[in-house]
Amino acid sequence: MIELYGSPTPSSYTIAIMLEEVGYNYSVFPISKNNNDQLEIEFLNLSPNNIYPVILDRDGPNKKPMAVFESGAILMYLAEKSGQFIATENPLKFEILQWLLFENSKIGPTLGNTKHFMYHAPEEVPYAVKRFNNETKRIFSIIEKQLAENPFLAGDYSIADIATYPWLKEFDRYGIAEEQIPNMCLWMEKMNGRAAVNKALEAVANLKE
Ligand SMILES: N[C@@H](CCC(=O)N[C@@H](CS)C(=O)NCC(=O)O)C(=O)O
Repeated sequence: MIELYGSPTPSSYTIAIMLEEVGYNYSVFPISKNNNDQLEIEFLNLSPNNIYPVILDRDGPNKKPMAVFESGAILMYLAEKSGQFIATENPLKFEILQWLLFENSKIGPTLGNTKHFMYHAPEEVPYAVKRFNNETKRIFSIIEKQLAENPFLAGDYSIADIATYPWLKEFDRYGIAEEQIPNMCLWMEKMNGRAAVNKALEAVANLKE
């Protein structure tokens, strides 16, 4: 049994999608930022940076429980444990990992900041809005180009797509129109059609933020 601690945010969706795809039994536990749950000592023991998602695998290596934080590390852990959605051989393995790390190091942090400065910041900061919006547009154009040349981000459907989809499916929140991203829309249709994706979105959507 795997425990997933999260909230209805893109990185938590990502992990629920992977858990559904590999067919593991899992339970979802809400972490509410409004209640400062992420600062509870039990949670900090699992996630020292007090961020979610985090998983606790009750049946980890050597039959001992193992907690993993950082969505990219969690995806790699689950891919290795299940032997799915990652390649074992190079160059494909590192093609997948580079797009996964591009999501973790660039897409998530940039789009998170764009949303923050556009919708949640307590004061208007035009420079930050402009800077993060420009970077967001650039990210969308990079992914659009990759998907114009490939059906998925790297090889077949993989942890790179699973990590990236929950962020990009909110494209309209960033002022991006469908006409600007035709290939990304075809890719999203494929993702939207997967049973695991829909089940995961449902499992996480009802958690309180
Ligand atoms: N790099 C992290 C980012 C996760 C992240 O930003 N989590 C946010 C919610 S989407 C969070 O835990 N925020 C809690 C806080 O800032 O206190 C990952 O991919 O797991």
